[in-house]
Parts: sequence; structure tokens; C-alpha cells
Amino acid sequence: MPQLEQFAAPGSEWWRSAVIYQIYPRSFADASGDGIGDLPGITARLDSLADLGVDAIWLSPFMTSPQRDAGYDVADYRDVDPLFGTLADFDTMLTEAHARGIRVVIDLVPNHSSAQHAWFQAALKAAPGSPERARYIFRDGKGENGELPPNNWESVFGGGMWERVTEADGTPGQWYLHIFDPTQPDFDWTNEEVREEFRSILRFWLDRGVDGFRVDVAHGMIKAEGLPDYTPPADADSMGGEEANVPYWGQEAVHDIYRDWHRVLAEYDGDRALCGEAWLPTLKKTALWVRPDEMHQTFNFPYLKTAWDAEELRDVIRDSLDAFGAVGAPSTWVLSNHDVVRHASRLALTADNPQGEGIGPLTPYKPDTATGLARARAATTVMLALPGSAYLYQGEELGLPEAMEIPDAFRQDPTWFRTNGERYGRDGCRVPLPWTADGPSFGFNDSGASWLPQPAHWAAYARDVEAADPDSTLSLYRRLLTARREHGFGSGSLIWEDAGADAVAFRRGDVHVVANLGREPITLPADASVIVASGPLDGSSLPVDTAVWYTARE
Ligand code: TEU
Repeated sequence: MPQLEQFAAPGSEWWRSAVIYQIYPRSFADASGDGIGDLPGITARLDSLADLGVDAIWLSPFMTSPQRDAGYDVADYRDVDPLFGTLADFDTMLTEAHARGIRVVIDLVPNHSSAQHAWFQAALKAAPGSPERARYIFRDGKGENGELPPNNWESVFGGGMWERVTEADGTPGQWYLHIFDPTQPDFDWTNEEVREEFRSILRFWLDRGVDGFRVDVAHGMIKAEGLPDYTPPADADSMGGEEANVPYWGQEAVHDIYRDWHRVLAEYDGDRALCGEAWLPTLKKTALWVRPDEMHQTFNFPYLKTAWDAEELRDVIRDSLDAFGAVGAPSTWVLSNHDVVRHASRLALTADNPQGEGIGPLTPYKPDTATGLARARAATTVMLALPGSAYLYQGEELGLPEAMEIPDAFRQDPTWFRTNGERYGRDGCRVPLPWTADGPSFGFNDSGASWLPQPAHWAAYARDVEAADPDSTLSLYRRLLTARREHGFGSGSLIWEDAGADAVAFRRGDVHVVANLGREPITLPADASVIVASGPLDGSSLPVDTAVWYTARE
């Protein structure tokens, strides 16, 4: 069995170069057969992840939750929701992952709790101005009788950011802030009691042996003093667009919290890591999260948001390496997650689709499946050649497209409800995985139940079908991960090469990487010896929407 290194020399810690595979527990594998994936399901499928060759897994939330936002609404941070199993199931999963040399990162949701959290329930019962209310952001309303919300902020999921409560005596009362759904009240992070509680929650999971945390909404925990009104520019997406100063995103004081958490993690052996989920408009701002005494990684969302355009892709890679390099942190790379349209569909969209909007049956600019898949395979071939740490999202190794035909009655994303169906939201990237072409729910479980319906054509993407096909996306990912490890691509630097305006081309040691994002084939050197290609080559020419790693005599 592979052994996990407990200590690494500074500069070579595992998280600097790791390939981290995101598991969305509801949709990965369902051992209980209730239609929702669970921890025993993950344990049972760990061999397939070891076989894929990932270094770590990150699990989206599995803690106690009424599931109003698929678990990103936590009612008890120290327990497992019965839907997903028990704490003992978690310990078994972690032990089994470690035994396979796979590290385990869990999701921590500190910006807000569930409205079912004991603290929020106590706050509802307590009086305005009480210590119970001071753990959240309660304010009196405006207007003669406090009937207007305290400010004009708009929730990420649509509608206002404030909800009015009924006081214990039955009268209409104060308002509380929720950046997301009303069932997700925001904590007040200026309150020391909140800070101490989260230090203790970190320790609870660190003591159980987790290797790190993905920190949800890492940019939202502090709100600007006085909660001033704010109107986003008309063209802004749900994260506030390019505008520099949004009073609830990226406030300077959030950094104190991460410095504090850094110190907590440093008390433990094993290079435990924090990875911030911070949707910020610029790489320079994003890099502030990973200064040496703060987080270890942060997601590179500007990279994820880059269109299939050679110049833009070259620029974002260069800017990422510069921005993260400037603070001594590795860059990270990511193309898909549970909040965005899967990149096998997104990269072939013919119109803008703001993050969180989603695509569905009535979207007029549906992507072409073959183009999307070719681009996704090429994009991943580029990504896995880059220095730093890369995140994969479950199902992308199968080339899964976004599920676009989900009937309205099955939709679950609060975005869909809060916008009265105007925005489809994120269900399309969350559909349970196909493991086998035959059998109920494509092997997701034995019962055939599935919390979101799986498209019938997904049999072709089933893992058992792809495992047997050397040209499948799964086989490509396995080859890429093996070669990435062999060549040590996770660390080091790259040298840019020129293969024309429509190419992204660089060298890693003696390996050349070229991607064709144009409309004409690109000629490769006649003596190119291909290590891996994202699609079939045509002699020594690289077709459009294809990427390759090769060596050549100079
Ligand atoms: O996401 C926060 C976030 O910044 C966005 O990705 C947001 O979900 C999106 O704009 C909505 O369309 C995190 C989680 O990844 C997401 O699943 C949760 O819904 C959200 O926090 C609230 O916890």
C-alpha cells in the first residue's frame, strides 16, 4: 500500500502539486439505495479513484443538514447527516482513502449555517440585542415600522438578502442577512464566539485525520462596516462582476480569520491545507488569499471562466503564474465543479452564460456535444500539464456533458425557485454518475432511485464502458495523470513556445504541449513523438480542438 508522507520539505508539500478530485457525495455512489449517494458508497468506489491516479479527494458537505442547498446549509458541523451515513462511516472512508495513498479534504461552510442550526433557533427565540442574535447579522428594518429591509443587497440566489422574523410575542420583528437562501443565515464574524466555535470545528475534523478544508465562500465572511447600500453594475454576474469594491465580498478583515486558521492547522502534522473558494474578479485579488501565513491554495476561478480562446487562455495562464508566484503560492487550475456548467458543455456554448444561470430545455444556445467534448478533452490536456495543483470534478473524467433535459418537477437548486424558473441553476452538473451501462441507475445504486434523473444516453459514458475503451475520456485522463506524475509536471516552471496565434504552446522540460484553439490544423514537427493526445492526430498535424504532449529532437 502507498504511504502518505507526514512531513515534506518546505516547498514540496503535497498540496502544491496535487490533483484533487471533487466528490459531490449526493451523486457519486449510493450504497443505501435511497437515491442519494453516501459515504459507504464512496468507500466502496475508492479503488476506481486510486486507479484514476488522483492524489486527494475533496468532499462537498456531508454534515447534518436539512439539504435546502444540497448540504451547504449545515445544522451540525460535528456530525454526519443520516442521508450520508455516520461518523463511523466517515472514519472508515478516511482510513480506506489514506490506505490507498489518497488524502481527504472536506468542505467547511463558515459564512452561514442552516436556519435549523441550534444557534439560529436560539437567536429566533431570543430578543433583539441579545447575545444569541449577535452570532448572526440581525438588524432593525427601515421605514416607519421597520417594514423595509435594512439595505438593498440582492441575494446570490435571487431576491433580497434580508428576511424578516416574527418576534416571540408574535409581532413582525428584526431582519437577518442571508447572502444565499433565507434558510442560510450569515454568521457575524466580528463576534469572537463565532471565531472560537470554528476553531473548535476545525480541530474536531483535524483530530479525525482530515488533510485539509475547502472553505466555502471564503470571500464573503466579513461585510463592510455599516452595511452600506450597493447596486451591482447591470452586466455583473452573481458574484458582483469586475467591480472592485462590493461590500460583502473580499473585505480586508477576512484575512485575519485565515491567519488565525493557518495557526490552528500548523499545530498539526501532515501538511494540512486550507483551500479558499473565493470568486473574485481579478487574479491579483485572488492571490491575496494565499499569502504565506494565510491559506495554502485558492481556486483559480478566472481560469475556469476563460473562454475557448487561445489568447485569453495564454493570458490567464501567464497572469496566474505571475499572481500566485508573487506571493510564493502554487497556482491552482480548475475547469468544473458543482456550481458551473460542466466544461464538456460550457466550452461549446455560443453565448454568455453567467455563472449560476445554468442551461436547460429552453436555452436557445445549446452546445454541440461533439465540439464540447473535444474542447473539454483538449482543455484538460492543457490543464494537467501546468505547474501547480489541479482540481477535477467527478464525472469530468467520463466526459459527462451538462444534463440539460431535467424536467422542472425534479429541479432542486434554490436558484430555480428564487428566480421563479428564470435561471435553471446548477442541477445540470449534479446528476448522479453512471458507473455501468446496464443495471438500475447505471450502477449508481442497486435500487434504480436517483435524486435527479439520469439522461438515458449516459449509458455511453458509463465507467465500465469507458474503462474498456482506449480512446475514451477516462482512458485519456488516466494517461494524462500517469504522465503528469512521471514528468513531475505538478511543480517547476514552463517555457512559452510559439505555435501561432490560435495555439497555446509551452514546454515542460523536454515535453512540448500544444493545443489548437483555432479553425485550421497546426503542423507538428515531423519527428514528434506523442506522449498523449486529447484526440486523433492526422499524421503530423494537430486538428482543431485538440491538444498534445510530445517530445522531439531539436
Ligand atoms: O458557492 C458560493 C459561490 O460563490 C458561488 O459559486 C455560488 O454558489 C453561485 O454563484 C450560485 O450560482 C458555494 C458553494 O460552492 C455553493 O454550492 C453553495 O450554494 C454556496 O456556497 C452557498 O453555500
